[in-house]
Amino acid sequence: MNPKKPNRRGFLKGGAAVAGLAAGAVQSAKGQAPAVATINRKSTKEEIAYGDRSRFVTSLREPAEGRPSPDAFGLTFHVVTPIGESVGSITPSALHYVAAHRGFYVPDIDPKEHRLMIHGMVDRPFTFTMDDLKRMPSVTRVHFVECIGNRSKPGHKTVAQTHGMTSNSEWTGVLLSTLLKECGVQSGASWMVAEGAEEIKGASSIPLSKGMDDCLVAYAQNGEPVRPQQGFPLRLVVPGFEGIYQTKYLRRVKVVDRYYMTYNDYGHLQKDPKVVSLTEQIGPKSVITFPAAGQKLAGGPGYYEISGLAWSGGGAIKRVEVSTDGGKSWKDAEFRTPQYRMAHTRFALPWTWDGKECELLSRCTDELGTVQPSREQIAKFWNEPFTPQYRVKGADNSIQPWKIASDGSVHNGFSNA
Ligand SMILES: Nc1nc2c(c(=O)[nH]1)N[C@H]1C(S)=C(S)[C@@H](COP(=O)(O)O)O[C@H]1N2
Ligand SMILES: [Mo]
Repeated sequence: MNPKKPNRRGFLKGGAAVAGLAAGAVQSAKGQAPAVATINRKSTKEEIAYGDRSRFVTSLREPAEGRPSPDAFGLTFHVVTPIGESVGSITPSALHYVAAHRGFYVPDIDPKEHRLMIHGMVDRPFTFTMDDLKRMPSVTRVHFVECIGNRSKPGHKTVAQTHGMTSNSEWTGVLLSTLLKECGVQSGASWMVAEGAEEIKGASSIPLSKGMDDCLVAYAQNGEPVRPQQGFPLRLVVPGFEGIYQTKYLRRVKVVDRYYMTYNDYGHLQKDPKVVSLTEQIGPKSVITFPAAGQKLAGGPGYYEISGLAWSGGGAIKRVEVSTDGGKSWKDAEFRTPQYRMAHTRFALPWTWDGKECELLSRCTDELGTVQPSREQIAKFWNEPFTPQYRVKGADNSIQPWKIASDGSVHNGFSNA
C-alpha cells in the first residue's frame, strides 16, 4: 500500500496505515472483537416517549470564553456549540449555539397565542397565526447561523472557543417573500424591520431585496419545532447574514422606506468610520475541526482523516484546500456532505502524520469565487500592521492555523504566532 495514498481497505487488511490506529481497532482487524459486557437497562417511560442520548455521549455547550453567561447584569448569554466533536454538517438542535440579549430568560410562548404581523408599506397588512403559516407552501433548507462574536482570539485554547458560535440546521417554514407578496409591498419600500417578542426586540433593518429573496420564517428546525433557545415558535432565517439579523420569537415585520436604527445598531455601533455597524454577508470561512486546538493525535504518528467545516454567506462552497506545512503547499480536500448554499459543508483530507511539529490550515472558495483570506491579508487590505492580536473588522472569516506539537497535542496558531 502506498503510505501517501491510504485507502479504506488498507485499514481492514492491516499494513502501514493500521499501525497508527488505536489498539482496539487493530484487534478487530485480527478478528478478535473486544469483549463487551451487555447490560440490559429498562427504558423509562420518558425515554420511550422522547429518546435521550447515551450516557456515554458527553458533548455539551459551554459559555463562550471571556463572556460569563449570563453576564453580571443577567443581560447577555453566549454559549458555544462543541464544534470540535461535530460530524457531518447538521448541528444537533440541543447543541446549537445560543446568543441572547435577554440573558437566559427564554420567552415562554404559547404557539396558539403567537401572531406574526406584517405591516408598514404594504397594501394589505396581515396578522398570521401559526396555523395560517403552516397552511402556506412550505420550504425546507439547510442554513448556518453565525454570531459576529465568532472570532479566534490568542487566549482561546479549543476550537469550540475559537469557532463554536456557528451552527447549521435544516430549517422548515414559509418564505418571507410568500408572505410579503400576500400583503402586497408598496413601491418605494426598500427596507424591513424584524422584531422579536422580548422587550429587547432583536430587531434589525434588513434590505427588502433580501426579504424578497431567500429569507425564511421558520417554525421547524431539524424535523421538530424550533427549540425555545432558537426562537420557538417562529424565527427569521436570513441566509448568510450575521446572526443578529435572524430574529428569534419573530412577531412583527414592518416594511419601510429607510434604514431604521434599532437596539441592534446600538449594540454594534463602531467608532471606526470604515466599518459598517452590522455585517450583512458573511465571507467564506472554514475551520479544521479535527485535529483542532484542545485535541490530541492520540494514536501517535500514522494515518488520520483531517476533517472540517466550510461555509459562506456568498453561496455554496466550491473548493476547500488544506495545508499541512503552514501554507507552503495546499491540497484539495474532498466534500463529505452536499454543498448547500449558505450552509456548513463537511470536508476531509486523508493524511499521514510523520510525528513532527507542523501547522495545519484550511481555506475555502465560494461560488462567487471569493477565497477565504489569512489574517495577514486582511490587515494588509486595511493597511494596518499585523499582530496575532489583530482584530478583524466586521465578521472574522480568516484562516485558522492549528499547530501540532511533536507529542500530538494541537494548539491555536494565533497564540504564539
Ligand atoms: N429575539 C431575538 N433574536 C435574536 C437574538 C436575541 O437576543 N433575541 N440574538 C441574535 C444574535 S446576536 C444571534 S448571533 C442569533 C443567535 O441565534 P441562536 O441563539 O439560535 O444561535 O440570534 C439573533 N436573534
Ligand atoms: Mo450575535
